[in-house]
Amino acid sequence: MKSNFICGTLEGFYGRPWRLDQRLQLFEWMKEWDGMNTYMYAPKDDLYHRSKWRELYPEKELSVLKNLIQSCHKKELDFIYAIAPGLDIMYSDENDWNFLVKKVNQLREIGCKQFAILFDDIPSKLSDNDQNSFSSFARAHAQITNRLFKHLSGLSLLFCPTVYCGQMADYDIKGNAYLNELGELLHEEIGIFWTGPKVVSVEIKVESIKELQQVIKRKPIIWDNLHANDYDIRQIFFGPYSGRSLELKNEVAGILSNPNCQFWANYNPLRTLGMFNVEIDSWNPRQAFLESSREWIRYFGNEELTVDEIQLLGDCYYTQGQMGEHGIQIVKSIQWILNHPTEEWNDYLDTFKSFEVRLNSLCAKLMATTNRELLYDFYLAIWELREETEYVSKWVEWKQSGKGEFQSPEIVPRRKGILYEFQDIIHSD
Ligand code: GDL
Repeated sequence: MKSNFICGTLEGFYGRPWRLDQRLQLFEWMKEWDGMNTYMYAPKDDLYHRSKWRELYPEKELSVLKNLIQSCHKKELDFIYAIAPGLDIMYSDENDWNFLVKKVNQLREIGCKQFAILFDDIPSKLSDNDQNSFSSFARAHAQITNRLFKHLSGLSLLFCPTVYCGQMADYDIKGNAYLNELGELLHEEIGIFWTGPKVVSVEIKVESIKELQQVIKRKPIIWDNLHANDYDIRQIFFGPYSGRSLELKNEVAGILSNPNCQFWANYNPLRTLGMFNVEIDSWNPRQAFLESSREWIRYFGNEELTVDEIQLLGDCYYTQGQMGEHGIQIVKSIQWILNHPTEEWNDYLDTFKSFEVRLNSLCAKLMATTNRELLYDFYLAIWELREETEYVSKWVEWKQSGKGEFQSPEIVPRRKGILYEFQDIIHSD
């Protein structure tokens, strides 16, 4: 029996969309794992999803989408196509309504049975024309969404509001006029997305969701940005699904994870979401991470890699603002070394040295992996980590030698340019 609880992957980030072969790999995984049942197609930079939402897919792109939908269904997963017309739609314009209908019909013709309409990250003011037709932004959203729901006659529709987290409601959900109106006006069967207290929510508390339910008059669907990294190219997240209790599942209608742009980084984040969904008794993210990492190693394309090395990698890039056990130890040891005389380094030096050895071994093995796509996905992260580690290592050597002035290795002088200038100015105080 298929569960009603929506759980799966949402390709909803900014940047290069995944390729067909990557999405097919994702479907393989999701079919194999417990707890995952849905894929939502919403890549911000698919032209026809957002910027050119009015245009129909050209033949070539359409046949790729058709293949995608069929492959998804073959794995018994639900496929949701999302359209994001909010950048420039005129809500009161019949022509725009007709464009929307034609686009949705095109997707129906290639087998899509579930839809979403997204109004995130758009100008939150109605045009002059629309202001004559609608007394509020919420009314415009509710009207067009309800109309689309009716047009879809029986197919499911999800909706992403413009205010989609606590922060955007100034942490006053009850007092937010837009959300209250939507709760009243939006057809009760239309699901509403919510990202938690923030756009990227490290924690989502059950109480905050209960409060939201009162306002939107239904259980929200979590659009989960915990492992999203499109807002900072130096970040990548290999850590487990965390910061949410099992009780949360009773209060939401589903959870869709919008993860790293780098496809191959998403094994642990998605695998552990599936584990979270099927877990009944107690949720231990660390345990899930260790278990998932043991499976992940299969995809690295180098048999010499060890589970320890993979877990070390994961620990360095865990989740937003958090490191795993090893990452925490290493940062602590570097902090100690930099702030204490050499005689007091003791175990901290050993921790650092052993990290350096393991990191170098990990990097060498990754460079030799046959899964080149995985390597390229991780390149920036491992390269920078290795460079910074080398920098500390040179400093340690210099300090221990007790000689003259520190000659910094090349890496730091090389990092120049407009962003570094900006950062210097902005963060100088
Ligand atoms: C967002 C965007 C999402 C993006 C994420 C992380 C939603 C509803 N929209 O605000 O496309 O990937 O932040 O940067 O989350």
